[in-house]
Order: sequence, then structure tokens, then C-alpha cells
Amino acid sequence: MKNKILSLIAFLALFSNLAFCEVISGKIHHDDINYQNKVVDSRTQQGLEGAKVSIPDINFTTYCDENGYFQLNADVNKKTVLFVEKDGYKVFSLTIDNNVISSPLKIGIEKMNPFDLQISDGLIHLGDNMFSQNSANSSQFRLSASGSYFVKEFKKPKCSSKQDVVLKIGSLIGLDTKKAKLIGQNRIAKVYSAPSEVLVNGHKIAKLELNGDNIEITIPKSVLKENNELLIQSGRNLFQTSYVDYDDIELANISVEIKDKTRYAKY
Ligand SMILES: [Ca+2]
Repeated sequence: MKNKILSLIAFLALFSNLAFCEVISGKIHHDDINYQNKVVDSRTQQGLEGAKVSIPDINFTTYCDENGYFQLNADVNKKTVLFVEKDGYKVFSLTIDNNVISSPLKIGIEKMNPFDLQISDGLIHLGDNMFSQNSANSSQFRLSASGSYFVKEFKKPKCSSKQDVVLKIGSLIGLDTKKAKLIGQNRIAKVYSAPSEVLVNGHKIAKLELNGDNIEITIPKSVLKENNELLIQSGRNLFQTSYVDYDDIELANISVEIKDKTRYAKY
């Protein structure tokens, strides 16, 4: 009898565990192949509880568990942008597709610096919504184009002579330039677009020719004033002469940051 009671208790304990698992659906199960996706503090490598992971293009949002783990049960058959957000940290973005997310992701995010200026945190679509299915993005852009250019004002940040003012573009997708075509970022047979251009106070500071993440562009101090205007202009399709066809691109997570001169990768 005692044995029977014990096994009944064991059975009930097992059953209540199962029932508990049902209730907390969405929590990470250790046998899940996605179990190892993790968001950590880039300096301490500690998992970050509650960090938000989202893929706006497919309306996917999830949050990290108490150890920083998250599940990514999403189908991303075309390149798009994944965002990670957490209070007190810089917004992080990463270009992904099913190939990228087929292996576990470990994402380190950085604490915000008080002098960093977030210029935009979501996705910005520039162009005219006319694009080839084979373009470097090739997905149906979920956002409609807000025009062929993006403009934003920003105050001059404080920085020492050992530091640079850097414009950072978290992610850039959809560029159909000659260079992007040469390295296989799109499958368009013949045509290509002029590079997109980045201007500060009317001075051209960079040409954007390749898609990618963490594009860092030095803003020459000589062009900076107290109040500044950033302009990003999408390039024209160089093979379309009967009308103007702007390259349809998406930019994510633009910021102006202060960096030690030796400690960042210039674009
Ligand atoms: Ca276009």
C-alpha cells in the first residue's frame, strides 16, 4: 500500500510537472534545437533577461528568459533585419535569413553611452517601391518607401581630440549597386544602381555600395556644426532612362556615436 501511495505521488508529481510545462508554453525547452540562441552583455558575457528580439518584416517578437536564451521559431526565407532591444543598451540589428538562423545565435549587445544619439531605431525603406524580385533584398518590403531620401537633424556630440564622431548604420539591405552585384549580393542579370550617398550638412561623407551590418562612417569634424543635418539619398537605377527608378533599400538602427579613433572599423 505504501508503495502504491509513493508511486501515485510520483505519478502526480510527474503529471503536475507536465501540466506546469503546458502552462508556461513559450518558455525555452532544453531539447529544442533553438535553445542555444542567446543575448548577452558584450562585456560581461552575462545572459540578459527580458531582452526583446524582433523581426519586424514578419511580425515576430519574443523575449529572452532569465538566462538570456530565446527561441527563434521563425521562417525567414528572404534577407531581413533582426533587432535586439534592452533598456540601457544600444539597439542591435543583424541581417538574417534561414541560413543565418540555422545555427545558434549568440548576440552580444553593448551598454548605451550617454553621448550616443539614436537617429532611428526601426526600419526605414527608401526608394519608390519599384524593385526587381532578384534585388539584394528581394523580399516584398513590408514598409512602403518613405521617399528616395532620409533626412534627420542632430546636435553635435561632445568628443575629445582622440575620438571620432561616427555615423553607424546597424543594417543595410537591398542595395543593387555594381559592387553588390559583383560580390553576389543580388541576382539581377544586367542592371545596377548608383551607390546611395550619405551627406552631412551638404558634404558627401560616404557612398554606400555594399549591404551589411554595423557600417561605421567617420563624420569629419570640419563639417560638423552645433546643429547638423544628416541626409541619406538612395541611388538611381543607371539603366532606366525613361523614368527615374530609385534603388529600394532598407536601413535599420542609425546612430551617431563617439568612438576612440583606433577602436572601430571604418567603412
Ligand atoms: Ca526602385
